[in-house]
Amino acid sequence: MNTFSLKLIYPLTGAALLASCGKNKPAEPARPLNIVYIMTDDHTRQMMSCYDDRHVETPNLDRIAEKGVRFTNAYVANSISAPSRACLLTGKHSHKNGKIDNRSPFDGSQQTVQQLLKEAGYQTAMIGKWHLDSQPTNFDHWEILPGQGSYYNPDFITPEGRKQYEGYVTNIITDMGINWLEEERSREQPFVLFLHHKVAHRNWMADTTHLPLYEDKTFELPANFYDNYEGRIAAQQQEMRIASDHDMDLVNDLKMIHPDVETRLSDAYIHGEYARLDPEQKAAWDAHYHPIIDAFYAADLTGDELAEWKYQRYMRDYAKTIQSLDENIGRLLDYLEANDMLENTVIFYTSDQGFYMGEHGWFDKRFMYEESFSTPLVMQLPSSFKKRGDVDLLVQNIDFAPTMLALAGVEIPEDIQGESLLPLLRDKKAPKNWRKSLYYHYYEYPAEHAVKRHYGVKTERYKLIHFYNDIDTWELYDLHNDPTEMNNLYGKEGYREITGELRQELQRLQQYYDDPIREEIPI
Ligand code: SGN
Ligand code: CA
Repeated sequence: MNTFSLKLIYPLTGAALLASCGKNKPAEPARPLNIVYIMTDDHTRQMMSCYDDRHVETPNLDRIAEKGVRFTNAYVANSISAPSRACLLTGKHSHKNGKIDNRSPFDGSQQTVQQLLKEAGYQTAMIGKWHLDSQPTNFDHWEILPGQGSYYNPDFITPEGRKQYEGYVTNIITDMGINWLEEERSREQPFVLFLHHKVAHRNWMADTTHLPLYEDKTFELPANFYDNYEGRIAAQQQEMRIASDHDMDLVNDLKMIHPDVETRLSDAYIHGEYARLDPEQKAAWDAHYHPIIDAFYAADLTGDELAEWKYQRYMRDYAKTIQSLDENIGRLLDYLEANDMLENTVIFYTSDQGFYMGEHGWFDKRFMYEESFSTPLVMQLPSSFKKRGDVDLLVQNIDFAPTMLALAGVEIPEDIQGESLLPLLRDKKAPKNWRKSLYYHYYEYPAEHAVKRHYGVKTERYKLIHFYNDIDTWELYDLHNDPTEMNNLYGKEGYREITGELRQELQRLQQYYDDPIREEIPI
């Protein structure tokens, strides 16, 4: 299809401004808005300087927020990769799109945002981490990493088959995105480009050029790094502690490879990601790590000293991968700017979920606690959008699909469960009657990291969580008084009324979203 479908109602072109751009290339013709949706893996707000300036500088990611909006209350519906991606593509909670955990199949024949956009005349492209097992559907162009993908010399799957690329994954995904924009897309149609990075997924391998960074920095230890999980039974039973050598592996996760040391995951590292390095990359890698490895084994650390050493190494490795991400985001933004595309393109930047950077002593995600339930969300907007700065309303990743449809002027099907964010972007004033609570449901148990199944409700101030399956426990938090969720108030004196209200709200949401696993509370 090379003409726009009549379904498009051209709500927000902003394209007239383009005519005056006096660059070498002709300005883009008037058309509906393009969408560039950038999503990283496991990138959390604590590691993005427009949200938190303690740990890293991310000037290019921050540029997106500066030229648009920063959402301060953006959350996911199910804090794990593949389910989160399915929520994005369908605008529905996990129980409706069927992708409840990383293992269940994703039915690509169901209604998706790329299908609806394609039917409306958009060109659709998907590049990077896909993770939905089934083959991408309704993309005009796709190049995806198999499964989690690799940091170095990664393989990609395309409709033409599998191919290996030389180099570092973040550079390659960015090159592919820019190449598609420059060489392959048709200039006759609007487009949606999904650019999904692999960083900053475990085991946090930096680009060799960034290995020296952050080595002199001592990262601030979270105040609850030594949490003892009192009053929180599911938190006591997880397996994602930095201090635990079972959970955070010295070789695979922290690269402390040694001929005499065998760990749970050392083989996975030695024959996996480490084996993928080519001789030049391996030489740079070893030159960097050997002195650190020698010093580490010579020091023979134990107890808290070892835990804090692991925390510092984890933070450094993660931060280095974010440096590469930020530089590559800068490269993409520069391309869009140099090609006069910013006035008719909306840019999303988000992650598939948040992550723990030592809070509660953890890495990984999954829990409905703030660090992993929340996700960064910033959007760069053409000047025709009036909203700038912070949006503090409660938004969720099921809102992304309807937002894209609204941006394209495509009718939002009734069965989509998310809300379009467009009213939050179009005007300076926030809309009245926006949702006051969010629903969450996590299913992947039993599984790695041993986070129990749970569902819950969050309001601006409170959070109520029910852990179920082989456990039956409730947690209640007052986020105003206890933002780091250390004090479970469930069942404590003085909280009966608010607990009752939240249980009713939880039940209302489960009925509204039609979740078959739900509370039946007599009202
Ligand atoms: C892998 C990781 C886990 C991680 C899951 C899910 N282990 O299994 O630590 O929780 O992915 O991550 S690893 O040793 O193989 O790295 S997700 O973001 O894809 O959902
Ligand atoms: Ca993830």
